Amino acid sequence: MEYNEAYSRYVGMIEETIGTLLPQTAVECPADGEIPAYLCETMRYSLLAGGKRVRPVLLLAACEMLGGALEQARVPAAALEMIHTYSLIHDDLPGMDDDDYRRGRLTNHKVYGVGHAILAGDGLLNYAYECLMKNALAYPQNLMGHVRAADVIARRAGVSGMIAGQSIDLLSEHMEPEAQRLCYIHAHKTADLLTAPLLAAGCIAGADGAQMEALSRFGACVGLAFQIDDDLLDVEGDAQEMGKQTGMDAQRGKMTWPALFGVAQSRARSQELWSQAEDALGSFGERAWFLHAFAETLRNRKK
Ligand code: GRG
Repeated sequence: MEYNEAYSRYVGMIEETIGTLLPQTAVECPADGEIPAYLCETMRYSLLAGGKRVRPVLLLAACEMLGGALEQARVPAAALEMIHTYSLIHDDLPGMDDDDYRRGRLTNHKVYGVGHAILAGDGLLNYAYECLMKNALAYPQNLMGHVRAADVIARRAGVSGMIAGQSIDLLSEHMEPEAQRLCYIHAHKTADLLTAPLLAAGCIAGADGAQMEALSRFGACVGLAFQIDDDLLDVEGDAQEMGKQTGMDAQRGKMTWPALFGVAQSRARSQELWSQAEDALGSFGERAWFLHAFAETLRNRKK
């Protein structure tokens, strides 16, 4: 199968699953177990705003590469995109980055107000775990695999993962850039949520220890390279193409790779990490063809 065809197939599965899990509801104060219409609209606004779907594609592709059941991985993939989207909504709030644009449209709080944007993020986060648990119970023959996947996602997205990275990032604004601190921020704020889908896929597909180790190395390299590229795009990228403002990191006094090492060294480090990511897939041989091609696409991304 061609790369584009495989990518479209994964994205199609993700969009369909999201649409099934979170259809627009119509009732303002619905019966128990349903989402009120306005809350649902605020959640869907950001979730369906056209993100690249990097994390759920990683989950589906890794699961398929390992011979796991794609059908079992659809909901975990959609749940990860919900967690990622919540983090973007909260990151854009006035108390954090105070951004006006995301994914090519006004940020959630610009449309619905801060209170409802907080709830949209909270809603997506909680609903993600609700969906993960329900999905685990739907596959009793692989219950342990799904519980382990949910555990990985919770830890990588949680208080020693993405939220930890975001906390240190916030504390580090206007501080003198420092390598160890910056590596911690990148590893947790960004790389953890890019490693989570790979390891979750491994859990669902019953990967062995060596495979989990390889996936973890691939995720860490992709995550760090992805964040350095993100820092570079903020310096050099095109705001129109990216669908959000650029030049904001310097304005906010953010600790970034270019701020510490300069643009040229940052580019070199990113290239080195992308090569290491490719190497990490070596033990999967031909079966990793899609992950290789996907990494190449991410390496060349302009948004
Ligand atoms: C608020 C707990 C909390 C965490 C926020 C996601 C995040 C952590 C901050 C957003 C700012 C940022 C630079 C994060 C690093 C990860 C990153 C590059 C996110 C953007 O991911 P993409 O490029 O976005 O996959 P799309 O919109 O394509 O999904």
